[in-house]
Amino acid sequence: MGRLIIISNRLPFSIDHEGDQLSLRQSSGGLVSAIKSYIESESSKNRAFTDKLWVGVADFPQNEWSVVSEQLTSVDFQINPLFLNKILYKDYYNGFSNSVLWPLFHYFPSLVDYQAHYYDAYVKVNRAFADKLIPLIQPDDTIWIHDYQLMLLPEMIRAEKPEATIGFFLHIPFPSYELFRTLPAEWKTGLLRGILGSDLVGFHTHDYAQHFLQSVKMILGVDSYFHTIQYQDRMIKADLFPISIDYKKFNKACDDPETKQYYNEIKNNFEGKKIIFSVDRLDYTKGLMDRLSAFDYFLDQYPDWREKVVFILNIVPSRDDIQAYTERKQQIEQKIGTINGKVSTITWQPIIYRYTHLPFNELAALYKAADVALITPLRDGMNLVAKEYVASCSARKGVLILSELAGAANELNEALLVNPTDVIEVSNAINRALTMPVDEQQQRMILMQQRLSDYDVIKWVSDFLDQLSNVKQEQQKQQVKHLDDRTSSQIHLHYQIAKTRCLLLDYDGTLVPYAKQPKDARPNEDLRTLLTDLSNDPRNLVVIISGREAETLENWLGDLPLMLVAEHGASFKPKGEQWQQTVSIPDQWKNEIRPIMQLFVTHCVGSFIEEKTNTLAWHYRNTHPDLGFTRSRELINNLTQLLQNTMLQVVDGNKVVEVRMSGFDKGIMALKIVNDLQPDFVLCMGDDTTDEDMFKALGERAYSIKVSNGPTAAQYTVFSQQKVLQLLKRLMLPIVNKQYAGT
Ligand code: GDG
Repeated sequence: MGRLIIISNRLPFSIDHEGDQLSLRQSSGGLVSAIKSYIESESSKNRAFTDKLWVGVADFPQNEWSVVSEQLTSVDFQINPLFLNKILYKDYYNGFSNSVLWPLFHYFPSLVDYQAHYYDAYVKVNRAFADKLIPLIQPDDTIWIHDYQLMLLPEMIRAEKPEATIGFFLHIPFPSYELFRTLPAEWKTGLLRGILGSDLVGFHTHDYAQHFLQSVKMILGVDSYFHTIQYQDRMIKADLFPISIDYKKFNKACDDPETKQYYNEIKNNFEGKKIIFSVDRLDYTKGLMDRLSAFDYFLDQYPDWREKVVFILNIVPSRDDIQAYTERKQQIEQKIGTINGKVSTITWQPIIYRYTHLPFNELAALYKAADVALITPLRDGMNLVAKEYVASCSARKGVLILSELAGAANELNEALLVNPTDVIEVSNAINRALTMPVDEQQQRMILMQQRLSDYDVIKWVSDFLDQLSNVKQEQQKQQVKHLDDRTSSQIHLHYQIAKTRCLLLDYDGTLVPYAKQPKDARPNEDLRTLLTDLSNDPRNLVVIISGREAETLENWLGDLPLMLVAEHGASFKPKGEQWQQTVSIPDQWKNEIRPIMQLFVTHCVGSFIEEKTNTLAWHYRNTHPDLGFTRSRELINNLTQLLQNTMLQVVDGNKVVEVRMSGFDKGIMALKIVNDLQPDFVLCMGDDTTDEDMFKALGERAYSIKVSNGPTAAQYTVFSQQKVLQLLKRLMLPIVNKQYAGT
C-alpha cells in the first residue's frame, strides 16, 4: 500500500534530557495518536501502510538529533526533522502564519500585520519543506500535509512530482471570500494555487469548504461542480472532514486511579458548589475577555448563585512572544482580579484561574467534575475541548455551553449554543445550564456522545485517507479520456494516410482563447497561416463551425479557402462559394425576446446582448460568476416557458444563453457535411456545450476532442486551447521513420 508521509509545521517529537542521556519522546498530541491508532486498526485488516514518515520543524538542536537518531527504536514514525534558521522561522511562524493568516482566517482583520518580508519567509520555509520532501517521495506514497503554515507546499511538490498523491487539511477556518480577498494579490493567488496542488483538500465544516471554493472561483476564475474543481489537468476535491477525538480515551479516563484521585480532590474541594470549567490556549480567538464579562454579568444578574458556583478557568501558555498575545494576557488577568475583588468572600472566590499546561489526568478529571463547560470562542476551526468534555461526561451528566462560532457547533447542536459576545445570552445560558434537570442533561449528552463515538478520530483519519485514494481513482478514470501522446500519434498516422479528410473546428475557446468582448477574439496571423496551410492541402476540407454570425466569420476568415458555418448552422459558406441560409424566417421574434434579455442586462452588471442575424445571445462571461450563473438559470427558465410550442429554441452555451430557430444545430450541420464528403478521416474539436451536438451526431465516424473538462460525448479531452493548435500543427508534419512503430 505504499508509505504514509505526514507533514506538519512542528514535529510531534521532542528530546528529553536525563543527565547526559538524551531520548526521543513522541508527543501525546491528537494527530499522532490518531494516525497511530488508525494504522493499528488497518494493519489488523492487512491494509496498513508499509512505512510511516513524519516531516516537520524540529524543536531540538541538530547535534542532539545526530545523537538520538542513532538509537531510534521507540517511536512509530520515521522522523525527518527540518532545521531552520531562527530568524527565517520567526518571520514565517510568528510573522506570516500567526500575524497574518491566523488573525485573518479567524475574522480579526484589524490584527493582521501586513509585512512583505513575512510572506517571503513563508515562501522560503515552504520551499525548504519541499526540498526536504521531494527526494524522499516514492511513487506509491500518500502525502498528507497539515494546516495553514504549509499552504504553498502542495503546489511545490506537484511541480516536481506530478503523479504524487497529496492531501491537505486545514485545521482553522477558511474565511469568507470577502475577507480572504483583502490579502495582496500575490499572496492570495499564491495561497490558493498552493493548496490546489493537492488532490483532496479537507476542512472542518461545509461553510469553510464553500468559502474556499468561492475564493477559488472569484480569485482564480476556476469554477467548481459540487465539491470538485477541475484545475489544470486534474480533478481536485474539497470536502468536509470534521476532526474528532479519541472518544474512548476520554470516556474511560476516570478508570485510571490517578485521574480518579484528581477527580475526588476536586469534588471534595468544591463540595456543595457547582463547577463551571473552561480550558483554552491563550489566544484572542478563544473569547476569554467576553467570557469573563458574561460571567461577571451572570453574578450580577443571578446573585443567588454567589458562593454556590466556581468558575475554574485554565489558560494554556501560547505564542507569548507575539505582542497581540501578551497584551491579552495582562487584560485577562486584570479582569479576573476585578471580578474576584468585587464579589469574593472570605470563604469563596468565584474564579479559580491558572496559567499552565495541565497533565492529562488532571484535565480529564476536571472535565468529568465540571457541571458546566463554558466554551465560547469568537472563532474556532473546530474546538476539540468541547468534544473532549462531552466524551468525558461518562455519567451523561453535565451541560455544554458552546459558541455558535466554533466549528464544533455544527455537530454538537444539543449543546446550549450561544453568541459569545452577547453577555446577556451567555449569562442566561449559564443559569439555564446550572438549573437544567438531570434527565434533560442526559438526553442531550446521549445524542452528542453517540455522534462522537461513531465518528471518532480514527474514523476521521480513515475517512480522509479513503477519500484521497478515491479521488486518485477518479482522476485515473478521467485520464482515460485525456488525449495522450499515443492517441495523438494514432490520429496523426491516420491523417497522413487518409485520402480525404474533414476537419470540423469550433472557433471561440477552441482555435482562439475567450476574450472579454466577442469582437476582441480576432484571429492572429499565426492562426490564419495554420488554417491556410491546412486548407491548401487538396485532400482537406477545413470547416470552421461556430456560433458566430456570418458577417464576423466573413470579415475574419472569409478570404481563406475554408468552409464557414455561422450561428450553429443557420447559414454556411461552402469553400470558394457564396453564403447560403439554412433557414430564412422573418426576425420579428427578436422584438419579443430582446426586452426580456434587456431586463437581465439591467439586473446583471457586465452582461450584454449580442444580436446576430438568426440569434439573440445574452453573454454573462464578464459578470460576478455566481450572479451571472443564477441570472442565466432565471433567463433560461423564463424563455423556455415563453417559447414552448414555438419554432424557437433556447440554447445554454458557455457563459451565454442564446435564442434561435429550432431545427438546426452544429450536429445536424456536421453530419450533413460529413455525409456529403464521405471523408476517410474526420477530426472534430470544440469546447462548448453546443459542440456536444457534433460529438453526438458524428459518433464513431470522427475523432472527437473536447477542449476543457466536464462530462462530454467526445472521445477525448484536452485541457487547454493551446493543445488544439499543437495537434493541428503536428498533423501536417511528415511521419518520421518508424515513429509510430507499435501504435
Ligand atoms: C486547532 C484549531 C481545531 C488544552 N489545554 C490542555 C490540553 N489541551 C488540549 C485539548 C485539546 C487541544 O489541546 C486544543 O484543541 P482545540 O481544538 O481546542 O484548539 P487549537 O489548539 O486552537 O487547535 C482548532 C484543532 O486545531 C484541531 O483541528 O479544533 O479549532 O484552532 O485536545 O485537550 N491538554 C492538556 N493540558 C492542557 O492544559 N493535557
